[in-house]
Amino acid sequence: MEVPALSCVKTPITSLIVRAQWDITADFVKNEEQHLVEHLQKNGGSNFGVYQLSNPTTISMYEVFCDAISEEGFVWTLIESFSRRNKDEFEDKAFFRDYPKNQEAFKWDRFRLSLPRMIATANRSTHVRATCNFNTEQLQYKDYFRAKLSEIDVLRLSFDECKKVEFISIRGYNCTGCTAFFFQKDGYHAHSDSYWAPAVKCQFTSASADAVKSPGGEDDFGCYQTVNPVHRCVSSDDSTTQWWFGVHH
Ligand SMILES: [Ca+2]
Repeated sequence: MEVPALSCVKTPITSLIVRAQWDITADFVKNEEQHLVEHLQKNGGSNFGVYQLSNPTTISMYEVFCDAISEEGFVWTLIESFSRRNKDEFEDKAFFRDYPKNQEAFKWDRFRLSLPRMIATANRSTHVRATCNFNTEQLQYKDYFRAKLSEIDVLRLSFDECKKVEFISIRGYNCTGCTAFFFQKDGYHAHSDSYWAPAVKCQFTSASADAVKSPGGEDDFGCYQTVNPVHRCVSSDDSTTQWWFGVHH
């Protein structure tokens, strides 16, 4: 069936909360997220915001944030966003644990899709990325990484090793097409550790120069038991971290 048109416009994100609500029909709702991604792919370049989707099982609405404009050729779905103020709540939540937050009322400072919704999103995604302060500064390539989801499969794997990334930036130190140290296991949110990267012998080691050592080596993009306020994701209590799954087309 045809997907109804969405009224999305290019405006600063601070003023943009786009809500598109569709009639509930079995066929559409069954594949609603797939339809949404296909729609955004067809109309990429003008779509960016919160979409309200219908859950036919519970007859309730839930919200996803989709971004089809920040990176050419990608449609990204936000799977998690939280502020430094709320970091303790997320520090031990590996992505393979079900920890849904505010799916019915999207909030940048505390949000996560349920595990079944993350799995559904991952199944049609090719990439994973993390960003800082997307809600206030949109996409910045300082303090950011992007990798193939097959390399950093956060839903299915514990890891404590070098992972190939397409690009990574930590506090202004950058690396393209190299390996960087990533860690996740039950009880630890996925993150990179810029302090320990040289010991693990990953290619991206330059960020270790200014990394915080104690108590457990600087945690970047999550976990945050050891933080470095120079990193944009944790420079203030209101700073935010985002994780996304994306499809490249
Ligand atoms: Ca650490």
